[in-house]
Amino acid sequence: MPGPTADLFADEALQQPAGREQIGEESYVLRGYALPWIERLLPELRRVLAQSPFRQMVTPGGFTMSAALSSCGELGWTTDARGYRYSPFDPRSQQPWPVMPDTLRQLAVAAATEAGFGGFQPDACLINRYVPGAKMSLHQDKNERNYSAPVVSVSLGLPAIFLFGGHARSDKTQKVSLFHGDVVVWGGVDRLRFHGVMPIKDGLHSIMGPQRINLTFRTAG
Ligand code: MD3
Ligand code: FE
Repeated sequence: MPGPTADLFADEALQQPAGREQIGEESYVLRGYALPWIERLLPELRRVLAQSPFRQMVTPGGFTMSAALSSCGELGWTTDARGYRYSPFDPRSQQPWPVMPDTLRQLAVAAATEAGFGGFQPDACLINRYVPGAKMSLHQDKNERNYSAPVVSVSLGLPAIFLFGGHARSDKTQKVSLFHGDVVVWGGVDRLRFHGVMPIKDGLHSIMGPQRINLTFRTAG
């Protein structure tokens, strides 16, 4: 790659180790990190969703969330009129959540390690499904018992604009575009920062179709 293009890429390479963009003091985007895992990951995801399908939940304030949710692992996240919480049971079936499949867990642990968080032991994987127009308003993730563990997120399908705020709701947000196969790791001082997702734009992803699916791995218990 001759000429000024090559220099541009060289400069970028000096600022960031290969494919690792720092977006916060202890937060990193690993571009395309999940791509080599996708073929093994999708059949596992399908099995999980056959057992615990996506459903739209209602917040304690009475609003139906535009993103549909499911979970796998020892704990899953639910919300209803009584509040937000983690539970070992899927409220829809009243059975335990599906087991967290090996490939999903291994991907999350490998990404956490890549971002400097060795020894990650996720016990919950939340699965969010966004159709075009769906969004997630600015919020903090405060239902986990263990804030010292990072959160690992895997983006699949349609692109999203992720909003990354500060420790107060009114703090300025930065926008981070997330694409199919991108993995983000948030930890340490960034763990309680406000964040959200802008409404997903219309589109059709070649593998995932007209949707974005986001997996977030946490240590909740
Ligand atoms: C940043 N999900 O499920 S990635 C959520 O894309 C959630 O579906 C979004 O926010 C999504 O709670 C954003 C996940 C994420 C999770 C926890 C975080 C980002 C975070 C905690 C601190 C900072
Ligand atoms: Fe969140």
